[in-house]
Amino acid sequence: MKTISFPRALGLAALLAASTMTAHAATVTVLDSSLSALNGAFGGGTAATTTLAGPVFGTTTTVTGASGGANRASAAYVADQWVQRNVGGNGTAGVTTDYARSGTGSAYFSGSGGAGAYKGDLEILFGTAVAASSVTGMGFDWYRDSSSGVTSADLHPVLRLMVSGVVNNVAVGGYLVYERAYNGGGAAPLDAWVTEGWDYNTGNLWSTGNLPGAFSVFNRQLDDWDSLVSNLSVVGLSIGIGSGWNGGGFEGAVDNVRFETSAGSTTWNFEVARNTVPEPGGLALVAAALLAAGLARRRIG
Ligand SMILES: [Ca+2]
Repeated sequence: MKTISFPRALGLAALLAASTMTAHAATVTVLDSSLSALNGAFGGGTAATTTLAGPVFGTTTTVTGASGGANRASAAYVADQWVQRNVGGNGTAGVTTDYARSGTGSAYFSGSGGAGAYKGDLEILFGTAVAASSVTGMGFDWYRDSSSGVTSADLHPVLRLMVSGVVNNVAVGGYLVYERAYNGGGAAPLDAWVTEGWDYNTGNLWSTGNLPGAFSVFNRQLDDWDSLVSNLSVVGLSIGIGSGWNGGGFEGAVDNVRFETSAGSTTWNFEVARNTVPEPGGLALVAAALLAAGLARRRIG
């Protein structure tokens, strides 16, 4: 498998030119069984990846122990696959049937602990980076469970664009983050799925890393970032919770991550490979049906 790292993707500027591509709309099912097995020590944190056997099905990775950046567990990026990243401080990330959406599953996130402690993300690094100027839309569905104790009413799982480019001949990169709080939203609805969507010149995105105005400017849309950063490329997508949050715990989910370019759109639907337990009664019925089919065939023969 081709493994690449986010920093190495800096400078990748393979452009998807609209004139040479046929527009398409694809829905990609992301199964829990495709997540990485993330186990063992990461700094002072210990990761455990578990496949759930019911009544909730799915695969989750939880990190216990010390919190903070150096203690977070990340799987290696695999091009064009969602993997667990930055899980730490009693944070959990995975794909489960806790919150059914577009099927029986969704990406699951939870955390507990004090301010700045827990975190958990799922990320996809594109095999081919996309010119920011070709992006025509993006969005996701998210869910905040009312059991979440996090003290800010506006917090919810976020969608981030992983980007790279050049400013004053220096390579820059980081995340462009969509949060309802900076887009006219008030308190996050509870126990309900919320669908968010924006495009190239709508939707305020704040930034991390060494992008201009990182962590301090909250009113720039993607077109503004594109004019500030040369060769701005989207190298991947990230969804998750925590980090700068103010503690108090969170539980919720994400599904239907959508990314559109002038060449077409992709929607990632998170689902669970195994989501039912075969019942003995059901097995007996299947056996009876097979037996009947066998008898029928014998009569015909
Ligand atoms: Ca789903």
